[in-house]
Order: sequence, then structure tokens, then C-alpha cells
Amino acid sequence: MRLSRTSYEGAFQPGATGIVHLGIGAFARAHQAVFTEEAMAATGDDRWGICGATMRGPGVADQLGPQDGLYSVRAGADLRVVGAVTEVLRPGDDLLTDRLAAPGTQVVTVTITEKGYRAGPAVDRLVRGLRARAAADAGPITVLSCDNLPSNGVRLGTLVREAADSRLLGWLDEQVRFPCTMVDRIVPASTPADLAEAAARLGLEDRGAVVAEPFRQWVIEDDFAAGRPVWEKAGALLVARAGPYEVMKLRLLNGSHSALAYLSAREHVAQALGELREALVRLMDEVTPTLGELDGVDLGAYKASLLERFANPELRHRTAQIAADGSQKLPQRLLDPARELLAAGREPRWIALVVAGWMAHVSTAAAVDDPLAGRLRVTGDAARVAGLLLAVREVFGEDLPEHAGFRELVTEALERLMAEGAAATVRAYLAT
Ligand code: CS2
Repeated sequence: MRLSRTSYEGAFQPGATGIVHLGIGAFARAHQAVFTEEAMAATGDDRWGICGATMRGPGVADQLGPQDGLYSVRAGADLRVVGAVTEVLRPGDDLLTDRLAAPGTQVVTVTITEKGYRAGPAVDRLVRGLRARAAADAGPITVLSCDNLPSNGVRLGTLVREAADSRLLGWLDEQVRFPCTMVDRIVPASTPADLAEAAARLGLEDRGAVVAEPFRQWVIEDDFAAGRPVWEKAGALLVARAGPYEVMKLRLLNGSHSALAYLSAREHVAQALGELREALVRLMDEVTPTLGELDGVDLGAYKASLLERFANPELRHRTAQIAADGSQKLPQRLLDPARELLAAGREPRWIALVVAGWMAHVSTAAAVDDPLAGRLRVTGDAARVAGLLLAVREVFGEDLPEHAGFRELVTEALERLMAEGAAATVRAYLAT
């Protein structure tokens, strides 16, 4: 039998739907939905059920629709059924516009991944909904970006404004806020084995099951246009500026993740960590001078905790999943800190090594999962491959290709990777 509100009693039942979520994948289900359900349960303010929209394919709607929005999240020994999702819409469903224009909806949470941050379907759907909301005079609303980009709210707000006409612009200024957030929870794509284990534990088939690490963190800029769940009751941190937290997490956690993906051929993160632990320590130390001031954050403890989280053997987090979309991930994870280090007269050696690892990956892997894949498939010796890839402006900008020192660091690293392989190269880097 399938998991549903009939077959499974005791799931949380929101009193109303107050949130629309764009991109209701595994991450959103194990992160924002869990925070939201806990906040509703803790306060009794249960108006914050989630209408989830999927942007890419009907998969999630097929998984969760027949389950009345229910799914399980397993973290370590703990397995819970989450009931915060009240509805799941397929791509292109016009109901999304109605939901965004409904007065009861006061928050839109967004996980459309890095490559969603350009003019395209997700932004179009959001703008259409906001236009309908303005026309219906349905009141203020907050759009909360939960993607791994610095200043994510500012970016999303800019994209929405670029797609708006002048009438909508005035309404946006008055009625809509786009706070920035830092989100964190490692949530690998679910595997058939994960679904089988959830079914065995629940005694019910759960096609929407997710496996996550126990850790979760959400830092949110307290700048809301209307109501919101009291997420701090679920452990979220409401702050005046999320920027320093975003930068810390992107450069230390996500930057290290990318290093694991491009400098090891192992299938899972925990295995790759076995080979690269010391290299990650060096990479994180290299990046640390670029991080801002963070009240009450012990960076040493934070870095140590990341290594522990990566070592979690239960997660089976595939390095290939992290390697995907590198052209969209590298700039904020590795290239921004490289720029800052270069400007300060330092050598970003470890960053250059990871960038070279990415170059080796995109130029040689049989299948490259990246929106720019076609342009990244270049051949030649290290100097030629590095030169051609550095010229991809969407990734490296105008400045880095012109920086002789950076070009040299990357070319040297790539030469070595091509000649000796990643393991020997990393050993050599560790020795100097
Ligand atoms: C990962 C992230 O796939 C990736 O690129 O680095 O999804 C990472 O697991 C999350 O940001 C953790 O919060």
C-alpha cells in the first residue's frame, strides 16, 4: 500500500496553505519543509502548508500527488513522515499563478538550483504569479531564495524586476521583499535502496522518500513583507545580514564538495574524503582569509564539523551529483575567493588545483552534466585546454583570464593532473 493521509495516520496536517515552493526536490523536502512543519507544530500557527511546484518534469508530482503530499525523511536512525506539503503542481500547471495570487499565500520559497538564476521558465512563472497577485490586490508577499548563491535574494529580485513592466515594478517595490538566506543540509538524490528501506520501515510504499544528514542550518535575513512561520522555533537563525554566512558556507562547504568531486574518482563523498582529507584542510585554510566577520562562529570548529559531515558513511552522496553544473557552481565557490586572494597578493594554489580538476573533468569525461557542456568539451595539451576554458566568460569573467599568475597556477596544475593523475598531484601539492 502507498503512503497517504489515509494509510498513515498521525502526519502533521496544516490548517491552510501559506507558502508556495518553486522546485520541490529532495533538498526542499528535507530542509525548508521540515523547518516549516516544526515551526507550525511548535507555535500552533498552522497556516503555512506548502504548495510545491516542480519546474523540471512531472517526477515529484507523480511521487507525492498520490501520497497526499506525504513523504519520509530519514536522518540516521530517525525516520519521520512530513505532512507540511499540501499540494504538488506539475510544470506548466496554471494553478501556480492562482496560488501565488491567493491572499493566504505570504511566502514563496525557491530552490531552482544555480542554473535557474537567469531569464527562463522558473522566473517567468514567478513573475506571472506576482503580476496576477498585483492585479488581484492580494497583498504583500516575500520571495525567499534558498539556493547556493551569494546574495541569492538580491539576484532573484533583480531577475524578477528585469522581467517586469513598469506597473509591476512599482508594486514590487511596495509589496515584495527578497531576503537572502543561507541554507545547509546534505541531501543526496534518493536511490532505489533508499526507497526500499523507507518502505520496509514504514510498512508502506513511499516514492517520495528522502535521506538526509542529521545536521541542518537556515540563516534568514529578517526582511519580510508579510507574515511567515516562526522558523526560529525550528532552529533557524534570523539575522540582519545573511551575506557572511552564505560566503562562509559556499566557500568552505560547497568549495570542498567541488574539490571532492573533481579531484577524486571515487563514487561517494565519504570515500573521496579518505583520499583528500588533508587537501581539504589546506583548501579551507587557503580560503579562510576571504571570509567576513561572523559573530559567534568558531571557524576552526566549523571546518572540523564539515569534515565530519562529509565522512558520514550512511549518506552515499555521489560525487557525480556534485560534479554536475560546475560552470554554474565554480564562480561563487572558488573563483570569487581566488579573486580576493589574488588582489591581496596571495597565491590561490589549492583553488587553482580544483579548477584544473574541473577542467580535466569537463574536457575528458564521457558525459558532462552542465548547461554549457558543449562549449566545455575542448581538447589539447594543458596550456591549450586551460586557455580555451579560461576564455569562457560566464565562468571566469573578464578579469581572471587576463591574470597571468592565475593562468599559470591553473595551467601548471592541469599539466600535472594530466601527466600524473589526481592522487600523485595532490600528494605533490601537500608536500610543498
Ligand atoms: C553540493 C550541495 O551538489 C552540490 O553541489 O555541494 O548540494 C550541498 O550538498 C548542499 O549545499 C549542502 O547544504
